[in-house]
Amino acid sequence: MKRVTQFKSNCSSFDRSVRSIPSFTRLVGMEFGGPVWVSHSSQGFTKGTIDDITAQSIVVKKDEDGIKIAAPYDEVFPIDDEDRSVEDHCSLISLNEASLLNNSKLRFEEKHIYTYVGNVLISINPYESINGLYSEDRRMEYKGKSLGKLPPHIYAIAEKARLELKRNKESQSIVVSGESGSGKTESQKSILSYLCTGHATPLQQRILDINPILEAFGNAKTMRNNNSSRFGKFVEVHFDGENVCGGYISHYLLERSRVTSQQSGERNYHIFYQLIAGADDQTLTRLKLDKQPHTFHYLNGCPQFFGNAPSNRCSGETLSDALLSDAQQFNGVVKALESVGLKLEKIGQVVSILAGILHLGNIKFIDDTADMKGGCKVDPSTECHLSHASSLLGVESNELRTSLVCRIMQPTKGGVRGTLIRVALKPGEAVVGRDGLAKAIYSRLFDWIVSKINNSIPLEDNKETKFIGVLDIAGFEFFKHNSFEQLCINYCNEKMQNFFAERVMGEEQLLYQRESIPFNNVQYTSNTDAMALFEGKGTGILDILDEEVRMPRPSYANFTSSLHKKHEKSFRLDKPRGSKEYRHLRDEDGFLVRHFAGTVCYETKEFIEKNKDELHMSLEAAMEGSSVNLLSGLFKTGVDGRSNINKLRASTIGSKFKAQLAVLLQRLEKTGTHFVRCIKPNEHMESGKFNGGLVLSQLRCAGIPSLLTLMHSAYPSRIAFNDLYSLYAPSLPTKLAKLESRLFCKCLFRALGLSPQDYAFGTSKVFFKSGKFAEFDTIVQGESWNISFLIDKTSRFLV
Ligand code: AOV
Ligand code: MG
Repeated sequence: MKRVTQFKSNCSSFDRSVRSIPSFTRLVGMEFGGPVWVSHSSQGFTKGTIDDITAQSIVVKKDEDGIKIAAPYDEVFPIDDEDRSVEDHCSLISLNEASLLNNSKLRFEEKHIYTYVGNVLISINPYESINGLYSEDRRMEYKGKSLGKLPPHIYAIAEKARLELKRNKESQSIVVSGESGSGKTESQKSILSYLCTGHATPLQQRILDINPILEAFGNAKTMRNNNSSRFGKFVEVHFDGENVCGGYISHYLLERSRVTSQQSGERNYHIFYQLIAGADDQTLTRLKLDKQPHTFHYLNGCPQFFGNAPSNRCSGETLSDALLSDAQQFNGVVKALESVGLKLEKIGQVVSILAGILHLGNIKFIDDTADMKGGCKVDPSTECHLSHASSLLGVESNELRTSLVCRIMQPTKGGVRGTLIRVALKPGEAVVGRDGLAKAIYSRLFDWIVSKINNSIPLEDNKETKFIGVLDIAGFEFFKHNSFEQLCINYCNEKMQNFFAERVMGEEQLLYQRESIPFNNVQYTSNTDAMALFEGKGTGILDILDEEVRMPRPSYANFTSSLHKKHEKSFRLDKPRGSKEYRHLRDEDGFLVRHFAGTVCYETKEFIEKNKDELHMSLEAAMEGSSVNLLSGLFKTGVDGRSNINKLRASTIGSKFKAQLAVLLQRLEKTGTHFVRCIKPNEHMESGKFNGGLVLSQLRCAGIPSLLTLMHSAYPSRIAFNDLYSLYAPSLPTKLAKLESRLFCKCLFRALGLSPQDYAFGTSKVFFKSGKFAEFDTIVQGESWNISFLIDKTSRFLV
């Protein structure tokens, strides 16, 4: 048969391709008529046979329909051992996207949701509970075992962190990432429960108790996940030796827009529905709530609420969810709040504020015909809501009214502040102010709750104590329309990707050191230029945006134009027309960013307002004067111990987020890091469904193929001497099989005359250069008839 070796030289052209796994050798072994994987739009890859090979492409006849397609070289891969799954993708015979995907699928079908790529754990959401997977017995099994001894598991990663904390006396972190609904939060919960159960002390129990609170206030039902976290968190468990002695939660960027509006089919934060479904009648009467969430504008998802009859989608059908028992959960949340030390009276204030927000949202504004300046007034039909909101928020109803319908301004002339003037607002402007107030109250309440949780856990953060921190951030996202929220999320992901690449390489090189393998430093694709695009001093997106916000009359178009000007020749940033889909946008309406995980077009229309985080002065003052002391506290400035928060608050959302991330990264850099990459098997939250195309695109976004590319220049395939022995000894002459496993391997390699550049012997494993394990395997399998002869010839090695 004609082998494909002569095409080796054509392959160098796709070495530059980011996602391909450049390897001359991977084509070796593919034969005309031989089975291959070829790229497929919905399945990721499908099986076929090689029909022809041209200088540009490989013609493959697909098994599924017999149709022949010409595929580029980097989209065709040899099939080896397609029915045998492996626990570590690195031990696949051929390392490429197709075998990676096939192995993921096999594992998923066997209900093995966890697989490694080296030390990185990949977890595929099963959308069903798997018998015994998180049982107490299972937990015990992993105690004290180093990674790789037992089947891949989230517990193995948690245990690895624990063992390394103990061994290296160094704090550890576990970074969990993945798309919305891929299982990050569940992974975080499993890790925390692994670290905190057993002979759980009251403190450990308290750490576990905080999750229901965070989920009630920070999670919501979205189209992608019924329990989607709308904020990022880094949860630290502090250890004094082996014992848990404290903890700390840092949180990032709660999605504020959800408080006042949601997309069709989505909900506001769980806590609102839990309150309405679960509070007793007496409380509901006090809060002026009835059991009908759809009567509240902020809960029914109607885009506008100016007295129009509610449309169908406002009928409340998405408001309760069969999977979520709001009523039951409310009691759990109240108990958890008590357990973090909130007195019933404070909890009463929390629910007053929540109900106040709901009534606030129902206040409508109409034109005030008596006002010559085109101002507005509260619609008389919603006076009751103004009055309920005022009393629940502890503000005089007339004060709330005036601060909603007009704005106090202090004009400056020539640097001198003038007298305060009152500017009447149009109905639409009053709605913006009202929603701004609701968002400000809710997000500050959330901050306060997290700070109360933190106060309830001792913070033993000194030199002696070490921690294991688990990071659960929102995954890379892009929609048809992307705004400031996506920019922040994707910036954060870009930063974590940067950290991931540096760290994983570092870890890899450490392993070679441990195994005493000589190894030259490896080059790998870096996204440092993307970091500069976001964070560059004066030139980065965030700074340019802040600069515009500080202008007397900021405009999004100005911002976008100066961004384009500053980055005219950048590879990372482009005008919207750089992408076919966004040709309709003008240059000043948006920009494209070429992220590591794909190109996203950001529309900048609302960037200025979203970055500003500003309330009308009068609303701010009204809240500061609230008789509900919890609420006034949220708006007071200069109170002891809060100065830091206030300093951050004074800045923009973007710069605050950047500062928070810098602190987080500093913290992560000082730790030993472990990575969990979560994958979502399908878009419908269904168990047992594996959508190959979707999984492949996530594996790519998670940088897994580039991790394999990275591994390519290293020794990505590795196999323990014992495993190699049991794989091949049975088919080899007994003379060889008698040997101890390390010697067996050495002799076999010498006998086969393998080039020493292609492999390295460590202390427990043999390491192969990319593709070399596959070659080795082919030779052993294909030429075993010859091996006896070779062994005889080289029998002096056997002595
Ligand atoms: P996410 O945290 O990654 O999304 P979750 O951890 O909330 O995703 O997982 C979504 C849902 O998938 C959960 O509510 C479970 O029903 C199911 N699930 C996840 N992991 C497992 C598992 N190991 N076993 C069984 N079911 C699981 V987001 O927060 O939306 O980005 O913002
Ligand atoms: Mg989550």
